[in-house]
Amino acid sequence: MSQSSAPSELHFRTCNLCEAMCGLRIETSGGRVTSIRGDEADPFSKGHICPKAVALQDLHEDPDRLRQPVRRTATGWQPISWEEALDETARRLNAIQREHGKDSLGVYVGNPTVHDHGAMLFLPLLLRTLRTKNKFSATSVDQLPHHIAAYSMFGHQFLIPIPDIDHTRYMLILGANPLASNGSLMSAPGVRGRLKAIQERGGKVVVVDPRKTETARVADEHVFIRPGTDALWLFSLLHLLLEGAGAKMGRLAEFSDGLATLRELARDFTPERAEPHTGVPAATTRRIARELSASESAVCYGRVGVSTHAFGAMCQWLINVINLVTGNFDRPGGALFTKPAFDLVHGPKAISMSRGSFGRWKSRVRGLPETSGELPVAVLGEEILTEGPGRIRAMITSAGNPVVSTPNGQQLDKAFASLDFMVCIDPYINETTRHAHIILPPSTQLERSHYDLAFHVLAVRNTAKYSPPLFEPRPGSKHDWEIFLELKHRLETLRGEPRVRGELTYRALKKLGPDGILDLGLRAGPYGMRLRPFRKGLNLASLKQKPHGVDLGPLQPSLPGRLATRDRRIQLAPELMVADVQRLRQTFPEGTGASEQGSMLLIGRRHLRDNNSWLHNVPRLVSGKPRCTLMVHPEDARRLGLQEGGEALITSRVGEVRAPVTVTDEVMPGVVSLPHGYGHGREGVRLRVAGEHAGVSINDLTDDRFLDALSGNAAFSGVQVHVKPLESVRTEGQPVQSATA
Ligand SMILES: Nc1nc2c(c(=O)[nH]1)N[C@H]1C(S)=C(S)[C@@H](COP(=O)(O)OP(=O)(O)OC[C@H]3O[C@@H](n4cnc5c(=O)[nH]c(N)nc54)[C@H](O)[C@@H]3O)O[C@H]1N2
Ligand SMILES: Nc1nc2c(c(=O)[nH]1)N[C@H]1C(S)=C(S)[C@@H](COP(=O)(O)OP(=O)(O)OC[C@H]3O[C@@H](n4cnc5c(=O)[nH]c(N)nc54)[C@H](O)[C@@H]3O)O[C@H]1N2
Ligand code: SF4
Ligand SMILES: [Mo]
Repeated sequence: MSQSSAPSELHFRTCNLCEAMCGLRIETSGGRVTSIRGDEADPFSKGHICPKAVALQDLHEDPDRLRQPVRRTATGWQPISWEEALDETARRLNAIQREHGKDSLGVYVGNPTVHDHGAMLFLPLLLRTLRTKNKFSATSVDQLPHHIAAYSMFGHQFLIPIPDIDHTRYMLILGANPLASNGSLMSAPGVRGRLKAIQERGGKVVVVDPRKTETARVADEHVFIRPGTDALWLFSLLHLLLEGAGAKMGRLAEFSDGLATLRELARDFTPERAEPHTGVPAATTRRIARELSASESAVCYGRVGVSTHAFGAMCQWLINVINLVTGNFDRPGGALFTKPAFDLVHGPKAISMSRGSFGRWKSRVRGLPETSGELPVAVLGEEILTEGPGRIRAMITSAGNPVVSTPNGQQLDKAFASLDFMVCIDPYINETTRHAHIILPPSTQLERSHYDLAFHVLAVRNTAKYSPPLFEPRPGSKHDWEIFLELKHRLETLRGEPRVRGELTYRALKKLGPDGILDLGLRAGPYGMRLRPFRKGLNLASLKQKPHGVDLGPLQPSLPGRLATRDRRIQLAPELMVADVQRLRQTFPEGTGASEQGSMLLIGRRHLRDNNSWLHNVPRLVSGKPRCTLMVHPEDARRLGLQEGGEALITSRVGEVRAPVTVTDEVMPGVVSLPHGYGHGREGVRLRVAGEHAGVSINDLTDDRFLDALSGNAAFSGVQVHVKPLESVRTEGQPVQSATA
């Protein structure tokens, strides 16, 4: 509680740390936060929050957070003014691009960008000015397969079907642990209660995961599956669903093409053929198929564990297909599209997302295809380190920590250290930004207005909410969008681009700001000016009148109208997916089973109190037992000589790390699990609290060569590793290297 005598003020806003969009009730006094609680009156989250919400205060107050731009010098970091920092950045970037070509500049954009409407709306403007083909983002270590499936089946990368968790009677979950993550591509605050409600209405929840997760524990059934084999299992499920009476697509059949191709493809994928690879008994698969098709409504949902996967795009395609052929698509209790107030799909062109693209250009070294304007981040290291024309010599990173979050992080670490110039837009000096020549720190979450442009599109209910800034930004500080706009303007001026027009655009955009664009988008949206529930329709002013947000109703059928394919039809068997099936057959040959020749399969995990790599400097979130441990099954522990609490040396093709061991039958035999986002012990990282809970980075083990060959997305599910007890390594007299040294 507040010590000050200043009167306390009450604020309502949305937490933007994860995708759940929880409503917060924040008290402040004398310019300081005194309490953060769940907002019971928020129609979407109804009071739910998780332990991370309080981090919004801690991030704001964190003494390690940069409050002004810094420059790296021989004697350390030196604070500089915004003018100097922006001028120098623009000058260096311009000079490098002029000398070595536009593509000599690389850009990496991280996850918090999609949690900030200012950044989301202004980043594309800067990218257009930069004109580099070397654009990367956290998308290709995350949900790229979902976008490719959506683009190829429904005609738009953002037409991502959302599981109707609140009305379904059968939920089949693969590779997601929403009890830890709070849901992803399924914004659903209070997932535990929503799953329980399925059970209370007589329904069933089934989790397919190589680990018996928190979600699996509350489900009715948990099925172990060998990491990386889900596409094969989904095909066997599809085989069964198309057998006999076959598909029951109902009205969906009227605007879907490709069922015959699907039938042909699925013909030989029997559950018996899949079993030796997946480890899922054929009888279990048969029963699940029967339950799925018999249920009044059902939905299959798959997330990170089957997206960051060697067959990620195929998994997401098959999940959509399964929902379609069982008639559970575009219908309550199945998978549906949202009808967002700010429509990124069907809104006015200037403020919507592009429908997507594939293969318009290729990466220089390995020739991997572009998707929706970006290249897979797994190639970033080699694009910097491999000599030759078109090599990346300068980088911009914004709201990302790719050294820790992308595969073969050690290589990228080395690559960043070799750049001619690097600028990072980030509040912290961390594993990535320590390589910057200049760091530009944005305002904090509480100093900005907020509207979830992305997550209202991906939520289990149609809602809209605007949060005004809680605090005035410190004088002279800048928002992310302002930093983008300033850099864009300076680069254009340096290039001598049309002076008058450039100046006018700059001034207009600065005046409009993200909230001005938000207002335009809301007015143009499906609840805009003309329509209910507001007499005058929804716009920024009317939304501001509703500090807890507005409920716009449950997900509703919207097809074929909402499709974005040119013929307004669903493509059940897109060519690029069909072409990839041969790779599946080759990877998992008929009549054989798993063989890793002594290696273990590594998977990741999330903990409720982590958030990728960047909340470990919050003391309240890192207290308690160390979480960066290697989970090993008791049988494997015995065989490998590992003991609870002992240290293990884990090696892969690209690196090695050591971590304390947790022996548990939560993971399936042959599988080990390490969380991601750790590894803060690197020299030069200025995160005092995180440094005391440094852990090691799983991405020093994951492999930049282990990808979904179709999408280019990194594969983190089932990385082959060798595990040994550290003691035995010592007695063998080998030198032991710590990955954090
Ligand atoms: N092995 C393995 N690796 C993974 C995953 C996995 O499951 N396993 N998950 C992947 C997934 S799903 C994701 S999304 C990625 C995340 O990958 P990244 O986005 O690269 O990493 P984050 O850890 O989210 O880092 C966020 C950065 O943004 C900064 N930041 C926070 N707020 C702001 C802000 O408002 N403005 C600016 N400019 N900066 C800000 C933080 O200080 C931090 O440096 O990691 C991926 N990596
Ligand atoms: N607390 C917390 N919340 C977060 C985040 C965080 O870091 N911490 N990150 C946020 C982000 S950026 C994202 S994208 C979302 C992700 O949200 P989720 O997709 O729910 O992510 P995870 O909790 O990592 O769940 C992935 C599951 O996949 C399983 N898995 C691994 N390999 C395989 C496989 O081959 N097959 C199958 N079937 N399963 C597999 C893992 O065991 C794990 O249980 O979470 C968001 N929310
Ligand atoms: S679940 Fe996500 S949105 Fe809700 S309080 Fe936690 S971090 Fe914030
Ligand atoms: Mo993510």
